This record gives sequence, structure tokens and C-alpha cells, in this order.
Amino acid sequence: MADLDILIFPDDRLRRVATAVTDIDDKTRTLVSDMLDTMYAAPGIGLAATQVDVHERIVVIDVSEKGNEPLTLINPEIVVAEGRAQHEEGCLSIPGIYEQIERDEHIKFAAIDVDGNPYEMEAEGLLAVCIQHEIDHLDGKLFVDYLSTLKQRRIKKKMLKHEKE
Ligand code: GNR
Ligand code: NI
Repeated sequence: MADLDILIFPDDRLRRVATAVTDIDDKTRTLVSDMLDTMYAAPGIGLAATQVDVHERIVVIDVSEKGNEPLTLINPEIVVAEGRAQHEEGCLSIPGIYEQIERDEHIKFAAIDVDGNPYEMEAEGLLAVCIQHEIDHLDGKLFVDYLSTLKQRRIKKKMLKHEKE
């Protein structure tokens, strides 16, 4: 059971663009396992490798009520998107901040699982929101980037104030 440290906004390392995974080895499987432990312990419904300072395209998600349906997304890509919907989002890297964000409502995504098998899946609701939030992390983007510059400035100030405490 490994509990990894999560980077907190406005850490510059959250802005790095992650590189594609080329082979899934024991190191990858250990990282995925540690990321799942960290996500469940937080607790959160998703975690991108970027958040634990590993800049590879790896995401774990579990939006189930019981927290017993882990998904691993390696090199995830959205292949179809339809509609727009607003949802309240939070982020383990921006604790205490919750805002309404507009995203694609229905998506189809492609990814590779932890055994190296490619798969495609359709998603809507919270799962669709979470996948887009996590892929943004891999691209160095955060949900606060969609807010007004005024709100962004307030959030950054609040985070830096809490950091000093
Ligand atoms: O735990 C999380 N909850 C959440 C709620 C609404 C929209 C997105 C998320 S993801 C977040 C965990 C996290 O920061 N993942 O990067
Ligand atoms: Ni996040």
C-alpha cells in the first residue's frame, strides 16, 4: 500500500505535458497500483500520473459508488464527443475549490489497459467529466484554466495562503 504525494496548485510541475507510454512493464504496473491506492486514500474518483509527478500518459479512475470498479487508462484519447453539459468539479491538486465547468456530455474514448490490451468505451455523466479532467492533467491543464482570470487569481491567492500555514 503506497500513498504517493500529490502536487498542489500552483506547482509548475502540474503544467508539464506527459509523454505516451511505449511499453507496459513491472514499473508501470507498480505505478498504477500505487496510483489506485493514493486515489482511494485521498479519497478521489480519479488521478493522473502528472499529479504524482510522473509525466507519462497514465490515469486511474473509479466513479462507482462502492469504489470497487477501478479503470486504468494508458495513452487515453477521446475519439467521439457529443453535446455539452455543466458539472461541478473538484481536484485533489486544488483542495477546497469546487466550480461548475462545461465539458463534452457524451464521449467515446480509446485507451490501453494495465495488461496492454487496447479498448474503447463510451462514457457520459460523471465518468465522462472525470476522463476529460484527467486527460487535461496529462496535457498540463487544470479545471481552473476554464474560469475567469479574476476567479483564477483568487484561487491562486487562496492556495498560496494555505501553503504558508
Ligand atoms: O476526486 C475528484 N473528483 C472530481 C469531481 C468532479 C470532477 C472531477 C473530479 S476528479 C477529482 C480527482 C482529481 O483531481 N483527479 O485529477
Ligand atoms: Ni484533478
